[in-house]
Amino acid sequence: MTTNLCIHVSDIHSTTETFTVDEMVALAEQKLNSQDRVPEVQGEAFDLKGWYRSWKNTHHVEEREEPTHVKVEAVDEFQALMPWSQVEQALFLYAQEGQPLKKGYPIRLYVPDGSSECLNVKSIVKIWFLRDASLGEEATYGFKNKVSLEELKIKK
Ligand SMILES: Nc1nc2c(c(=O)[nH]1)N[C@H]1C(S)=C(S)[C@@H](COP(=O)(O)O)O[C@H]1N2
Ligand SMILES: [Mo]
Repeated sequence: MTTNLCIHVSDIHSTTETFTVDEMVALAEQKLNSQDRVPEVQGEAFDLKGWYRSWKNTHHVEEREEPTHVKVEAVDEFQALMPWSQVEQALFLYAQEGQPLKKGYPIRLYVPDGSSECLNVKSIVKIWFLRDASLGEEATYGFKNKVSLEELKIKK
């Protein structure tokens, strides 16, 4: 079964916009072979930061400050939050052997310079470009709304 999933992208300086995979790829100025950055993964990809800049340009956003973080969420509600400094080499894989991803559809993130392989989020449907330095310099990941026991204790 194939469902056509869309990807919601938001930035405080632009509107939230919905893209199909093809629309996202069309905005990417530079396509990469994922193997160039992730040797064990073969496929077609585009650079995260480059894509962000192209998207921002389509909205004539004058904001010169780059985001502080990027956050992604998958169909299974797995999320990852990464500081901008950790996504220098990050790419979105969107096709393998010319076909939509069999694993990770619609797009999959790879963070070769990230602190954990767990940041390689599959099946991304939401992306947020954030500006909040208080989110810190540590990447985090896990399932949405999964509150730890420690947090529960604090809230009580
Ligand atoms: N959507 C989604 N992506 C995910 C995960 C997940 O549970 N859901 N797990 C992460 C973790 S913890 C790891 S280690 C890798 C595993 O990638 P693999 O399935 O290619 O081995 O995927 C990451 N991406
Ligand atoms: Mo993991």
